[in-house]
Amino acid sequence: MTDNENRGRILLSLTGWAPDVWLKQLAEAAPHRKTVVEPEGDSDPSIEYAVVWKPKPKVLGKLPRLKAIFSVGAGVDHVFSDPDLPDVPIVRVVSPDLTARMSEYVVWQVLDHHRLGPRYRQQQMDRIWEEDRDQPAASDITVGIMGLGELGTDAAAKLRCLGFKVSGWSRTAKSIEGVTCHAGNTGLGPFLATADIIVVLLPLTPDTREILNKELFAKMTRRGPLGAPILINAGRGGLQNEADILSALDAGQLSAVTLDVFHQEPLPADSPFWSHPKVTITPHSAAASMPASLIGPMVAQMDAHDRGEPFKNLVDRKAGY
Ligand code: NDP
Ligand code: OXD
Repeated sequence: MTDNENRGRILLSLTGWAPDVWLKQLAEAAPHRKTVVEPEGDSDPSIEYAVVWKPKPKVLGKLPRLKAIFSVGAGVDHVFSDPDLPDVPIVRVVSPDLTARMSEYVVWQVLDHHRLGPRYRQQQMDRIWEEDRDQPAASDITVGIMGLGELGTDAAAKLRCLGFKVSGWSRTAKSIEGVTCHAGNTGLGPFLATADIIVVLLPLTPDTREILNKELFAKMTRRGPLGAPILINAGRGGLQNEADILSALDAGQLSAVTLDVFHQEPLPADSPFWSHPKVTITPHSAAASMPASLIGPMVAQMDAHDRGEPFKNLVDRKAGY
């Protein structure tokens, strides 16, 4: 028996993502472990770790020696949707690479709206030369971030460097230098009353499902320098009520939206979002999980756990993220 066969195996279970590059990285980072894409038989005792994105339902529950599930995404709603999820630790991605990518996306989209990107692209298509002389300064704009976790906190810092006023909303109270922090149900109203651009970096949990709905839009300010606020959702599609977003755009409660995530992905060809003039769409690509930066730390955690060390970046099952 080789050393590979002596160590607990890894199950790689990905839906919608090609496994090859992940398998290559796993082979390089974990030459002492074998990685398989399917368990053997109905109950496979050789698998000790699972690396997953939208794992096939009911598979993880049939691994009697599973020690932990590693999500290759920062969000773990895709893991919790398994009806037979075994009661083992779930480790999520916290990575400087992923965080930097998300902050790039947030800064890009905030600046694009702030500097009238959608309008100028339309003007170019229509061959119209029309300057905007009322461009507000970044310091006139409050960017409100829903979700002040790993991603929201970094995005807040980068937006502050550009001169924006930044506020944030989280489940538990926070204190972040230069950021006006609000928390919980009581903090939501004051947060919404002052944010001109709202960036959503929340996890999808039972508490946040469809939180972006008409009641929330009604509480947003419409008196800021941009008029009605702009919404940027890079969290999860399940956070938004899509019919309410369309109604709010048409009623002028929202002036524009950028959506990276949708209830149904890929977004169906007949979705009204595709052709709506106030909607910018990106295909769930705000911050891609890159195997080259994620697999090494995952395998290091597996080895550390086998030496008796605790996991880092554990998901709180009760909170759902
Ligand atoms: P974290 O767990 O680090 O942060 C989550 C934040 O949301 C925390 O501040 C948390 O509050 C807050 N939160 C959770 N529940 C509530 C609630 N009910 N009310 C108010 N605030 C709440 O997650 P990350 O920052 O790492 O990631 C955030 C999400 O971004 C992921 O869950 C994923 O869905 C999404 N994502 C999307 C990507 C894309 O490409 N589109 C890529 C990567 C991530 P508290 O601080 O009090 O715990
Ligand atoms: C993530 C994602 O959660 O890619 O990391 O959506």
